[in-house]
Amino acid sequence: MLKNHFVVMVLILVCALSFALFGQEVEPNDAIANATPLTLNVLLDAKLSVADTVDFFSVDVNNTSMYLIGTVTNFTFNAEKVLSMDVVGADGQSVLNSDPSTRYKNFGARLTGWIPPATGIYYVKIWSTKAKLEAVADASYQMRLWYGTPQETAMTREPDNTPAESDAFGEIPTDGTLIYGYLYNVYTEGDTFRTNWNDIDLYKFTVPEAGMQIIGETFTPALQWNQPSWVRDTDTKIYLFDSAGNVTPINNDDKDPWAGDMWDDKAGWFSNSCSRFVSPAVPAAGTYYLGVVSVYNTVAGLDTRKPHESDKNPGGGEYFVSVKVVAAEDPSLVAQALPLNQLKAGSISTADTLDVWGIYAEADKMYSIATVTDMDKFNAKPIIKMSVVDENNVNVLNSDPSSRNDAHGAILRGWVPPKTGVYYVKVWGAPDK
Ligand SMILES: [Ca+2]
Ligand SMILES: [Ca+2]
Ligand SMILES: [Ca+2]
Ligand SMILES: [Ca+2]
Repeated sequence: MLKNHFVVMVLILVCALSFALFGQEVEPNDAIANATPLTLNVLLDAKLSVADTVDFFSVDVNNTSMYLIGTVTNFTFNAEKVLSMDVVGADGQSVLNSDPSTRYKNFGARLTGWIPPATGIYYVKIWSTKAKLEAVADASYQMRLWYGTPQETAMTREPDNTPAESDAFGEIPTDGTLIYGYLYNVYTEGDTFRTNWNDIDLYKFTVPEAGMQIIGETFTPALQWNQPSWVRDTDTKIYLFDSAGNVTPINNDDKDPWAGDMWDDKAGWFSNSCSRFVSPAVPAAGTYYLGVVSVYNTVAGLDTRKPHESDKNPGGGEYFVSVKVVAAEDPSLVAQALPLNQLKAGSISTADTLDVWGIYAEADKMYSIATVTDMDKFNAKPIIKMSVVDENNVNVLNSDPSSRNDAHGAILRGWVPPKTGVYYVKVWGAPDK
C-alpha cells in the first residue's frame, strides 16, 4: 500500500538571459519645444518629482498604423491617480477623445490601439501635481510607444465578422496555438474624434467528438517594468458561437487565474484584460466559432459601453487568441499552479495517486523542478515518479528524472524547455513491490 506521503514541489529558475534596449529622457523637457523624442519599441526611462512635474515626449506616427502609448512603473510606485497623460498637437490641444490616465497601479496611463488623426508629429504629455508627487518617494516611470502596426497587417484577416466571412479563412488549430489578432475598425464618429472600436473577429474550429471541452483564451501578457516586449493591450471579451452562428451562453470577460498563467502576481490586477473560459462538455461534435471583441464594443448587441471613449477604454488593439479542445482527463483541467521559486505542498496516497502541477516556462531560461520530502519520515527514492508533459499531454523529457535521491525523489536539473509555454509536471506514486 502507498501511505500518505507528503511531497514538496519546487520549480527554480536557475538563470535568465535577457537584453533590453533603453532610452532616457532629456531634461528639461517641460514644453513641446524641448520634448524628448520617443522611439518606436524602445523603452525610455523618465521621472517626475516635486521639482519636475511635467515631461513632454515627441512621437512621429502614421495615420494608417495602430499604436500603444503608455507608462509603466516598478512595483514600488503606484502610478494610478498620480501620472496623467495626454497626446497633443503642435498647438497644445488634445487629439484624444477621452482621458487615458490612471488605468492601473503599475501602469499609470495607457492608450491602446490608437490611430492618429493624421500622419505627423504629436506630443505626449506626462504630468502630475506637486501635492501628489510629494507623497511619492521615487516617481520613476518608463515610457513606451509600441507596435506601430500598419493597417495592412491589422486587416490581414478581415472581414471575419460573420460566420460566412470567417469560413473564408478556414479553421484554426485546436491545440492551443497562439494566433495574433487585431481589433481594428477605424472610422470617425459623426460628431466626434476618429475612433477604433466595434470589430469582432470570429475564429472557426471543429470539435471532433461530443463530450469534449473547449478552452477559449485571449492572452495579452503584461510584461512589465524593464520588459521591452510588453504586449499588454486590448481589454478583450470572448464568446462561443454555435455552428449556425448563434451566440451561446458561454463567454468570458475577465479571466480567472489558472495553473498555466505566466505571471508571478496572480492577484488579478491585470488578468482583467485577458479572457478565458472552459466550456462544459459540448453536446455535439462539429463546427463552433470563437468570437473576440473589445469589452467596450457594441457589435451585434453583445455589449453596450461608451463608444466615444476608445482612447480611455481600449476599443481597438492587439491580442493573442487560442482554442484548445480537450477530453475530460486533460491535465490542464486538473492542474494546480506551481509558481516560480515557491515551495508547494502536495501529497499522494492510495486514494490519490497523481498530482498535476502547471508551470509556465520560457525557452531562453534554465529551470530545476524537484520533489523534496522530510528525510526522517519518507524515503521518496523508490516511490515518487515524475514526468513533464506539454500542453498536448506529450512527454518532453529525454529520460526519467525520478528516483534520484532518498529524500528528494525526483529531480530535473538545468532543464531548458523546448519552447516557451505551459507544461504540466506529473507526480505519482510507484506501485508497491
Ligand atoms: Ca522628467
Ligand atoms: Ca520634465
Ligand atoms: Ca480584426
Ligand atoms: Ca473582424
